[in-house]
Amino acid sequence: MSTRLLQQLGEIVGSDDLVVEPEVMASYAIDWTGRFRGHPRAVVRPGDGHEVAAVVALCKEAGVALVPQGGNTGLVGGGVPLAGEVVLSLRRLAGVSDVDPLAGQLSVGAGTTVAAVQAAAAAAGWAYGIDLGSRDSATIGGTVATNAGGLQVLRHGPTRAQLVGFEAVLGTSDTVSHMGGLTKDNTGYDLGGLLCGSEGTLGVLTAARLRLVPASPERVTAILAFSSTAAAVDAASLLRRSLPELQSLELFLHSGLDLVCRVTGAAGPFEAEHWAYLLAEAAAQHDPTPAMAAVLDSIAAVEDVAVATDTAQRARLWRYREGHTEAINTLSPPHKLDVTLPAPVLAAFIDQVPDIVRTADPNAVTWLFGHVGDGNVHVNVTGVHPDDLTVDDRVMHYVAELGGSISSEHGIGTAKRPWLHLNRSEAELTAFRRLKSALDPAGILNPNVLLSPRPRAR
Ligand code: 2HG
Ligand code: ZN
Repeated sequence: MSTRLLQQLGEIVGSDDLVVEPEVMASYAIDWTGRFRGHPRAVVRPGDGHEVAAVVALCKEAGVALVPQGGNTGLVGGGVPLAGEVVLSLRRLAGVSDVDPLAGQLSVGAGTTVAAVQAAAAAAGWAYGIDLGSRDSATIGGTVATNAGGLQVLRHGPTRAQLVGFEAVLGTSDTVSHMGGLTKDNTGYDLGGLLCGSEGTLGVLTAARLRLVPASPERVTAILAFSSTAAAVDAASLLRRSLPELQSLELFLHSGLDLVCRVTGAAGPFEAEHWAYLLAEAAAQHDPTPAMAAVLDSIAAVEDVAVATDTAQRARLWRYREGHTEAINTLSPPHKLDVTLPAPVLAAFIDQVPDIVRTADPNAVTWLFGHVGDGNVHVNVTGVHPDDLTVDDRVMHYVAELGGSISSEHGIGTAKRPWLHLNRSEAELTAFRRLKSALDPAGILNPNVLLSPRPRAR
């Protein structure tokens, strides 16, 4: 990149927010798992939407590729500069404004964390419908770009369902703003809905208007133990249809629980060992414990139960589930295969995928957990070289053969690019490419993500 271009970027964002020193750029260059490592030419940190537009315009003229980045909590290599791109960090665009307690809405800058949105929503007497383990670091820009899901999708839907307005700089460098927040607004294409999940390939989100949901302060959390995956999956279905207060429904297996306990030093929830566990949380404005207890009584297959209603005990139960990601990362940079299966084949998939993985690579170890209420399984594989795609290829084909999605809530990023065609027809991919060239004609926005020309794995 020319010195002149660097100088111009510095003039736009201020010299303090143009970073070129390798040691300062390091945290922007590697993903959280340590699997994806890049070498950015520079990191630019604009302070508002005008600066974002000026950076995009300059890079478009110069043909310099940009990787938009929020909290850098992505798990598919979609937010790190793997091909020497310039990182466009949106973290300075943080802040909540225009809180409307009447409508139950607020506006946020793209760099605002999910936790900050949750706190602002609570202060207004509402709640934000998205919650995820990375809440303290993940930003709204990143969660919109990936249409992030998380722990409450079965109740409130994914991020796209929360988005009632947006502001973005397209790859053309035009700013589009539609922040009115009207719930009913059928005035043409849903550009916000399109940008949501586009992984920074069509535009850079600078702000969002979010709908809020009613607060449900009364909560009960339970971990249920089962002797088989099928029994846990059946119970999950019963909980979904019998307990309208259900807010989260998570699954993990004994191997994962054991790892979390070993890494954190915590004792497990039960004395005996079981095969599979469900974490179910009900939340309402009135105590949901009696309703939860009635449903649990009707599930004959439950072998053991731990129930918590106070905040500290509930947090203790959640740590068994939320601790999986960090515990697995202590082993080796994992391959993260975030997939959704149709309900009828979900249990069989969970039981069979470790054998599929082992057949592909005898050294690979499989860890399984996820949002069973949405059919979403996080297949984590350790003991495999970051660049060896043999296991990924087998699992992706297996998922597609079963009619599943190769990416549920983490996105395609760079990690899943070789298999996008398994889920999307040639006609859909052609439409995707046309949208890309219309909104990002110079191809500078995250060019190595989602729709890359990279050859297929097989
Ligand atoms: C979760 O559900 C996140 O905890 C991370 O989506 C999943 O670590 C993972 O694979
Ligand atoms: Zn998840």
